[in-house]
Amino acid sequence: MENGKKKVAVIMGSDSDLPVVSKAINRLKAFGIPVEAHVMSAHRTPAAAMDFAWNAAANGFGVIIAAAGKAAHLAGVIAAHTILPVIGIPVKSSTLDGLDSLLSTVQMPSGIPVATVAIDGAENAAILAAQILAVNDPSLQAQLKTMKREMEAGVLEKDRRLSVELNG
Ligand code: RP5
Repeated sequence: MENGKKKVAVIMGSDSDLPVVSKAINRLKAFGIPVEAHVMSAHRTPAAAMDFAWNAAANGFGVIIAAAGKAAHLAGVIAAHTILPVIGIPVKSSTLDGLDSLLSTVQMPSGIPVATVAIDGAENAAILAAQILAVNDPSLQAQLKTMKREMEAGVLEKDRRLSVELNG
């Protein structure tokens, strides 16, 4: 924990996932959330992944984001070994355009939930992690409200510009 703030763990199955996962890391850092990133694999380093998950709560983490591609069991394996909320990012890293990763991540059996975002949905994973931590963090709540207001203003501005261009 940094300054009493819970950390978010961002675990990726391979360093080849980093181009996708870095969007989550950057977004979390922009919120001022302490982040720790690791490469761990449900298949190649199963003991390390299990060990990390067992100890994550005691080590000051509040949420775990797990990104993996292909037969993407990482988020599920981590969720099996912790009661922290686990967010899965299915990575589009295969010849199947990420559908394999999506189904492997989202189709969890009852009792072991993984909150699965879209294929390569790293930004939403970070925002969801921030929303989970914000339940007990008023300053994070304020940042999330500001983000939504800015998003709304951005869309309204696009509509205004497009209307001028297309509707005269
Ligand atoms: C998964 O297999 C990883 O998460 C990655 O998306 C995919 C390919 O891994 P590499 O062969 O590039 O290491 O476990």
